[in-house]
Amino acid sequence: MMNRRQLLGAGLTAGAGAVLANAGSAQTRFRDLPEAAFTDSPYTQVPPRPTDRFDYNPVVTINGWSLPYRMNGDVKEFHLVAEPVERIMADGMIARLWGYNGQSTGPTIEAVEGERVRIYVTNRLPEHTSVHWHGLILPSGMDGVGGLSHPGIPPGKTFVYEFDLVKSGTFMYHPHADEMVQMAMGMMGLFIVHPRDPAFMPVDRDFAFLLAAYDIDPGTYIPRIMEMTDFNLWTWNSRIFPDIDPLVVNKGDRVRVRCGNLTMTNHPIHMHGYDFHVTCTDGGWVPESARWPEVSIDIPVGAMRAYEFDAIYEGDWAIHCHKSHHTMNAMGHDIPTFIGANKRVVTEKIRRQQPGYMPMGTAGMADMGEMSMEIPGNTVPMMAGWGPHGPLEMGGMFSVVKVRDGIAPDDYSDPGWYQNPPGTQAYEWTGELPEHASNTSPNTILTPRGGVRKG
Ligand SMILES: [Cu+2]
Repeated sequence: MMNRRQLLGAGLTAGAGAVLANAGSAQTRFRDLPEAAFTDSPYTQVPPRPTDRFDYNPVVTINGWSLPYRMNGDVKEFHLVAEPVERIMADGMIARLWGYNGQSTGPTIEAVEGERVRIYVTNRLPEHTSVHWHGLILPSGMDGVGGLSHPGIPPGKTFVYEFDLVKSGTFMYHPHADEMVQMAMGMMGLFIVHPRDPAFMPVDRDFAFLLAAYDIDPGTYIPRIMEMTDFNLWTWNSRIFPDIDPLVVNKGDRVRVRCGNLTMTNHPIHMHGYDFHVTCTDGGWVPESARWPEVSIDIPVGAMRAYEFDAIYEGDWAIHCHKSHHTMNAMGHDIPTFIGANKRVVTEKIRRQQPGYMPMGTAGMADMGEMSMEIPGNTVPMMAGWGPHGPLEMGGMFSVVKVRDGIAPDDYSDPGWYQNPPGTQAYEWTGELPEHASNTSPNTILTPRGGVRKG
C-alpha cells in the first residue's frame, strides 16, 4: 500500500496543491487498492513531466487535473471514484454534480502506448454505474457497457478494468449505465494515450477539455436531467466563462488542443488569429495527406478532435464555440425581441409599480454585459466577462489563447492582457469621412454588364 508521500515521491501526482489523499477509512477497506487521490480545486493543475518510465509531454487539462497512478510490476494502476461532487462552475455558482475523485469533469487519465493499465472503479453513487473507455481498442468484457460487457457496478462496490493500450491518441471515459442521467450529472473524463516514441507528433503545449451542457435554473444547484435540447449552461470541463482558465502559450510553441463533445449537439470551436489542421480524432492520428486548413473545428456529438498550430502570432486570441447561444450563461429563451420597440409609455406605467425599472433590449442586449443587475443566488450573469477595453459580452464556451514571447516552459500562469503595439489597434476616426461610393460618381468603377470578360 502506497502512502501519499510515496505517491508524491514517485513524481506522479497532479500539479500544485489541492490534491488530497483519501480518508483513512478507505485504506483499511481497500487494502490492495492504489490510494485514490481527490481534489477540491476547480483550477488548472499542470501535471509534472514523467520521470519514471517513458518520456512524454503531459496534457494540461483546462480547469482540471491528471489522475496520479502507481506502478504495480509492469502495470500502471489508477483508482477512479465515482461520487457526488460540488463543482464551482464560476465565481458565485456551485453545481451539485456527479463526477470522479472530487470533481466534474473527472481527472484525466494519461498513459503511454504499449502500457497495460489496471483501473479500479469504486462506486459511491446511490445507483449502479460503469465506465466505458471511448475510442480505446480493448477486450469486449472491458468495454464498460453495463449489462452488455459486465454487470453494473453496484453502489459501494469496486470493479477492475484491465487492458493493454494498443494505440496512442485522444480518448475519453464516461458511464454506460443510466447514461442519460449520469452524463447529464457531469460524469466524464479524458483519457490520453501518448505515443511510445516521443519524437512522434511532438508538441510543446498540449491542452485538453470536454464539452458538457447542463440545465441548472438560476438559484438552484442540481441539473435538470430530463432536458434534451434547451440547456442553459455550456461548459468546458464544467466551467463557464469568465472563469475558464486561459490557454497560455509561449511564442513559437507547437500547440495541440484536444476537445471532446459529450453534449447533445455539435459545437463548432472557432479560434482566432490562426489557421490550423485537425491532426487526431478519437479514431486515431490523421495522416498529413488527409488534413486541410480550418479556423473552426466542428466537434460532433460523441466525438473528439485535436488540432495543432505553430504559435507565431502574439496576442490575445478568442477561442469559443461559434453557436452564439453557447457563449452565454444561464438565460431563458422565452424572452420577446424588443429591438426597435418604443417602451416609453409602458416604462412610465411600470415605474409607478416598480420605481427604478429600466427598459432593456430595445437597442440590442449589449447593455446586459455592462449592467450589474440583481440576479438570483447561485448563478452568474448571462454575459459577464470583462476585457482590457470593456465588457466582452460573453459567457459559456469562451476562453482566450494568450500567446506571449518569453513564457517559460511549463509556465501556464495568466500573463494578463496583451498590450497591442502602437499602430496595431483599431481606433476611432475623427477626421473627414471620405465620400461613399455611388453609381454616379466618376470615381466608381462598375463591373461591366454581363460579368467580367474573359481574356
Ligand atoms: Cu456550442
